[in-house]
Amino acid sequence: MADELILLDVHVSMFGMRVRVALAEKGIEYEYREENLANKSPLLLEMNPVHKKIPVLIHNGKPISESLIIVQYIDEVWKDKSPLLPSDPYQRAQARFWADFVDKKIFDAGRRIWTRKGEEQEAAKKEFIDALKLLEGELGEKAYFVSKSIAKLVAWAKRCMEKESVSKSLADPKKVYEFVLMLKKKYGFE
Ligand SMILES: N[C@@H](CCC(=O)N[C@@H](CS)C(=O)NCC(=O)O)C(=O)O
Repeated sequence: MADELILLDVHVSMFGMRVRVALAEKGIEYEYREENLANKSPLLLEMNPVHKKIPVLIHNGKPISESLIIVQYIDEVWKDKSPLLPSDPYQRAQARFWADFVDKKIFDAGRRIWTRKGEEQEAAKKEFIDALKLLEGELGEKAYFVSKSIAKLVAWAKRCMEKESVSKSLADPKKVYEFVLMLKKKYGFE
């Protein structure tokens, strides 16, 4: 019997995009279900009762939550397709470290840029840029984070966008921007 895969997601979510890229890289078919976070579906609340957040991948009825855990799960279950993480344990640890860094530093500072004002906002902008610089330093002259030839962060992003698995999975930046504007209005951050 074929696997049943359902992804509960929100199109503009960077956590969701991460999972969509992983599924596309592996060439895995799945059913996409867009959630409305202002009115979460009973299925989302049932499948992720702890955090009540997207993305959730439901594999043959069993839920997996937290985007980085989902990506790892996908890599482990569909082992025969091209690997997402390096096979060397140290390299794997490094890949996970930088993914965690993106969540802890870049996402957090990015969020504070549009939810704070004045000094706090300026500090968040600085943190955001510093975090990007650190990431760029890690990328160095490599094409991707875990490989060898040349690039810098913007070139890396462009190279990623040349991959169909990425370009087709990422939300239009304008849609993300409009979504953030909507949130700013809703939560009074204007
Ligand atoms: N650490 C989680 C973060 C997921 C997350 O923050 N999801 C947001 C949308 S981008 C969400 O569902 N928020 C709903 C809420 O907080 O009620 C992951 O990596 O999957």
